[in-house]
Amino acid sequence: MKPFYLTTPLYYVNDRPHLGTAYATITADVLKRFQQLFGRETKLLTGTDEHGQKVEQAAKKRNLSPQVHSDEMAENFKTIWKELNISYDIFYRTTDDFHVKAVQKALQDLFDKGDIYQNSYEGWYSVSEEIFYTEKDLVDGRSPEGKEVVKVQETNYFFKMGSYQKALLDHIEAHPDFILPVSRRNEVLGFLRQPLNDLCISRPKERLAWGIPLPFDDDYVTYVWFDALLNYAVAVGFNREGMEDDFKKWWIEGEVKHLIGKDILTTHAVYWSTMLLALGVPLPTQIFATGWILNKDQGKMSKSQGDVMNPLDLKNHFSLDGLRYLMIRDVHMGNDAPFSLETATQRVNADLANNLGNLLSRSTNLVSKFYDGKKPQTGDLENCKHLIALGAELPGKVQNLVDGMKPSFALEEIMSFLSETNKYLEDRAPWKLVKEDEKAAGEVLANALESLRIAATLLSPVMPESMDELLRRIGYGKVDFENAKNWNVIQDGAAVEKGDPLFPRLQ
Ligand code: ME8
Repeated sequence: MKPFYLTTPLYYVNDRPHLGTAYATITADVLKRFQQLFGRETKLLTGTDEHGQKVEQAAKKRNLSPQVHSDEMAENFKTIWKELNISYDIFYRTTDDFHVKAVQKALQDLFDKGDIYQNSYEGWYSVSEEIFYTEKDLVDGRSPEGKEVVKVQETNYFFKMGSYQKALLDHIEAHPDFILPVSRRNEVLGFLRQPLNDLCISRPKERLAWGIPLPFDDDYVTYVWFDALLNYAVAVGFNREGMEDDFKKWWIEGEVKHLIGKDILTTHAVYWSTMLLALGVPLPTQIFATGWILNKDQGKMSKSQGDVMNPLDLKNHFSLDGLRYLMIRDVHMGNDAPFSLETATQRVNADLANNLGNLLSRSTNLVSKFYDGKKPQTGDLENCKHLIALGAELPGKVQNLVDGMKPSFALEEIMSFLSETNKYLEDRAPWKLVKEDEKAAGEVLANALESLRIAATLLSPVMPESMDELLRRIGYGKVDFENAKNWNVIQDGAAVEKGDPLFPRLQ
């Protein structure tokens, strides 16, 4: 199995993380943990994008230098990711020394190769998106996304992006999974069927001081996207001495996936891809564009709109794992998703407090009460053949759905397996049966515990802490994907423990 390298966008440090950024990061963490569960070597990168005009302005507002401001903000991100149990391997900051050096080397190489040239630039710039627009891109005097633009007229450096248009089109056509979902792929193909302009990649220092100096002209700094996008490759060794083996392992031979928001599709699918083509570096395996978490007016929840929800408040309300579950279960990757407290509360109650929680508490309570807290003996499996069959299929189904970037559907499968188990328990009613036939009732409970083990194993990437606790309470105590395909794995007599509800019902 190839090593799996997954990246989130690097977030601008113009403000603290909010539910939208938390969504992207939790999703990435869950995907990474799933691949780890499936037995792969994994690496997850997240971090902060610290240069450019937007950050410079945010620092100025706070009367801080951009570096001091960025240092504080980067810490905020780290703290929140820790609170959300994000298992990143790399926290990347674009102001780190090695990044600056690697970017400058890339720029110098492209300049020497003739892929960067100087010209005068006249056009428009959206500071909030950090994007250059031409006159004909504008809609009613604003960016196509409706953002404010300012006129820019200055001599600048350009990257010959247009020269790589054909090569990029060929690559997208030959690799149907390179850009997903398909609707986004089509969007990029549409964009690339128009002539592709060269990309302005500098800003004069007198206009913007906060950036990486161009190595071949000291009067300029690098355009923030041209700097930030390189992070993904530099993080695993591109343009870094002594990291050649890492780069080969993770980038050249590994599976490389970029998880991004649909708002930054062009910068990734077109700018980044052509940069890599020019640098002679293989393209990532996949760029997957997620949708937006919507605010109550059905608009994108965003820092600049100021209508954001704080993920830590939501964690307090739903519990950490409740929140993580919600982010995966109720957002089909690639689609927009509204977030409301009412629907989210209903979801946590139905899936976690009732379906999963009731099964756990009924099984463990009965084992405690009638079997001295020891897992009863399994015996005749005839009466639960259908559950065993469902359980045996489930890990494969979940793996396929996750590999296909459909984790919400994987959770749906797991929940329906748990519902079937609850039905089985209702049918066999071990709480009554135990009075007539203790052995038979014990067998039913043993089967319920096996179902719980399989489901909890498969849910552990989403809810690592509570599933660890669940697996401990049912007398198993580990997360083992290989065994999730098998029945009768928990040892007879293993210590089963009842406890407080893992997911108390929410009001
Ligand atoms: O664009 N719903 O940074 P950024 C879902 N620095 N996802 C959301 C969201 C929402 N309401 N709001 C934000 C940048 N996101 C650049 C990226 S990469 C080298 C540079 C997520 O702080 C979404 O993934 O504006 C979006 O693409 C990302 O945050 C951008 O965050």
